[in-house]
Amino acid sequence: MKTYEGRVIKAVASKFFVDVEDGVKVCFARKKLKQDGIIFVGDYVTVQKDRDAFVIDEVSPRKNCLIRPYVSNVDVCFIVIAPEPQPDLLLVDKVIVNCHQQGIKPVLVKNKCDMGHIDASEYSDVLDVVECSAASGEGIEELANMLRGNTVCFAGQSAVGKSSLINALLDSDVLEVGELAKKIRRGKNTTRRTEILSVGNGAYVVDTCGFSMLEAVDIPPEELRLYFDDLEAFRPQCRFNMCTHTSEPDCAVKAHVGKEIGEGRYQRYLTIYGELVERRENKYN
Ligand SMILES: Nc1nc2c(ncn2[C@@H]2O[C@H](COP(=O)(O)OP(=O)(O)O)[C@@H](O)[C@H]2O)c(=O)[nH]1
Ligand SMILES: [Mg+2]
Ligand SMILES: [Zn+2]
Repeated sequence: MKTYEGRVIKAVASKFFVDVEDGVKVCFARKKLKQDGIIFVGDYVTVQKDRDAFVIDEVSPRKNCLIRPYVSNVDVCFIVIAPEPQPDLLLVDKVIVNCHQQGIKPVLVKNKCDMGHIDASEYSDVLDVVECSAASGEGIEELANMLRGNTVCFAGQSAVGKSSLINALLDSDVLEVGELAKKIRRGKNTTRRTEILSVGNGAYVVDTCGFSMLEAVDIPPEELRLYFDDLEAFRPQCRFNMCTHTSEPDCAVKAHVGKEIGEGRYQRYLTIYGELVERRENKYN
């Protein structure tokens, strides 16, 4: 019996497409795995060839897992913004928090630079920022270099150019772009398959990042500060060691807002903090 190590790249019904050393094999899951219920796209698995059938025998422990769609072992998240539609920076900040929670490296991707420049100086101490254009090709090589050996998901509002960027990276048109495509798809009553696309150099991309990355984080409000690196840098200077930078006296973070800390970043921190407080109150009332 031959054994392979591979990665699940696509799931359709009860079939799993596993990328192994000599190509992609269509596999079924062993009964014992089916009982646990779960093999996710992105999982690293052991496959056995059993006569003519390929069977997934074991799933390696996951580094992380996104939901809706379920995709595991994501390394990097490209958070895409563009001059048009107008950036939703609250969404950006929520995704950054979710990334930190899941052990995913966030990268801010300013797409459509052919249309104009977005000021993202607030983020210079928070994460890597790349300027690019799926249309002109500018910055695509830099993105490709960041992909190397990584599994990358794309987060961002509709129409910022996520599918266009993936197509540019793949140098093809595998993904549907724009409004028309969306309408056609809606009409088809879709059975959504989940898939990660191999872009070479051991890199994979996921078209969407999943619902879990866009939703408000589920953490106690007091812990939110830990996920805002730019604020956290000043916390040792706050009077209280556990300062949440909201209403405490002698808060060094507040003293630096508008200077090293962007006014907008701080306001969005307060907004997310408020949402987390509200969520907790709803939970226990
Ligand atoms: N000018 C310009 N338009 C772009 C660029 N990238 C994408 N678009 C356009 O923006 C629209 C939405 O792109 P799409 O990839 O479908 O966005 P998604 O919803 O985030 O996947 C389409 O009309 C694209 O042609 C870019 O770099 N520059
Ligand atoms: Mg798209
Ligand atoms: Zn403080």
